[in-house]
Amino acid sequence: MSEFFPTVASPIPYEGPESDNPLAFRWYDADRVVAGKTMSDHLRFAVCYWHSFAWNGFDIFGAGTLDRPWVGAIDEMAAAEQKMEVAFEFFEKLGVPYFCFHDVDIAPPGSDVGETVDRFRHMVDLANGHMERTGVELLWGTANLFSDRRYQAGAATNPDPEVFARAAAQVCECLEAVHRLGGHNYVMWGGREGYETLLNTDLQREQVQLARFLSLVIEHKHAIGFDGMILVEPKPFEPMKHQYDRDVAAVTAFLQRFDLLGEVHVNIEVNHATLSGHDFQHEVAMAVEAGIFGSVDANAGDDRLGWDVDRFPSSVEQMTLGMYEILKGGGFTSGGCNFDSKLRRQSVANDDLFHAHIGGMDTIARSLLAAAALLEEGELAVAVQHRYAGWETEFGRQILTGDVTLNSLRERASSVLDPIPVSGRQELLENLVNRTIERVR
Ligand code: XUL
Ligand code: CO
Repeated sequence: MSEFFPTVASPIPYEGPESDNPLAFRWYDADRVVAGKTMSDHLRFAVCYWHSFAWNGFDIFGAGTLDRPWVGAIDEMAAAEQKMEVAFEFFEKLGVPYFCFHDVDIAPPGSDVGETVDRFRHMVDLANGHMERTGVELLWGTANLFSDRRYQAGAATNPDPEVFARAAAQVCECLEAVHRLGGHNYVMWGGREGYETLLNTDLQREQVQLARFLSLVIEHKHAIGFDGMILVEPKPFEPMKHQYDRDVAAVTAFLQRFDLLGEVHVNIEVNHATLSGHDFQHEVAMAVEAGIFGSVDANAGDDRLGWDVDRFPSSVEQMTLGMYEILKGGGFTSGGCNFDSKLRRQSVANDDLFHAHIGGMDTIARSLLAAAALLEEGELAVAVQHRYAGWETEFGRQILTGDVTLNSLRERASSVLDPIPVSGRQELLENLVNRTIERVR
């Protein structure tokens, strides 16, 4: 097949911060060692199939704008094969080590379960060939349990157990495919696992169903010997009004309640974090603290738009703060940074997909440098340590080890001087972060 991106040389080179070549990396230098690992090993970048290749720019107001000739083509399987060739041409030219897909992104569903499975297995075979040829690996795969109308009321949380079984069949097939392709993780985004109104919903029953579904997936993962992580992706709403996995704290409580901690981790998406009213940094820190951090869907919201716009990340400050928590927690293991990000509808030029990913990768690579410097220089850690120094004294320890009563604390409080308020130093620390971002090279 002729090239789909003929104007882009392969692969995108690293030229450094002084370069003004728009088709070069200024910060992402794959083999550069930072804090003991190459940038490529730290960041584990992945391109997502759905926004980049399965979406042609359609929105609820109008039809597609992007040149994706395989979308809506009559010969669906020929179109799927062409789409896959183009996708791998893109991965190779960008020089990205991983990709991610939903089952339906790579293979169009057939007219019954049997045909759907045949189509999917055929496309998985082709993906396997492309992966061997190019060396591009699968960061994670997932089954789409939200687009088909049968999932209108959820998959695992559906009021009809036959729908639960259809979803189970889909995940079973997809998990095995991910395993066969050497995928590093398996993601479960609970798109429609929530509810619109309590007038027709038994939320206790739905949560039990969701936990049961997760347990079945974990059982199957062990049965087939898949050693990647099972990842849940929190999101507060959209498509549902209330989602059971609204944020990392809700997922932690859910996993604890159903005894699934240790088996399930989270895939944190930046735009989902901000939609839930949190910072990306907060969601990462909460996950690290709970021991459930897994992977990141890198993107960004838009301050003026309150929905999941999935912009490519461009804020070095936002990503530095998140990377700082990731590094502090020991970095990615099987996870990575997947660009669950999409072009603007007007970005119709053939090379726009490159500019979008180059910008995202540079933003995160620069953030990695700043986060690594903050960690290595340790000023933030020292500031936090000083702030809690009182808790390291004998008296502080005594409180926590239970050697006190409310009454003994009252006695102490009335016998010692009033504690003097101490500055939280927030502006000073924010300036430190900004200076570090400006300084790193
Ligand atoms: C939807 C979303 C999904 C998941 C995978 O908001 O983020 O694309 O990442 O199903
Ligand atoms: Co996502």
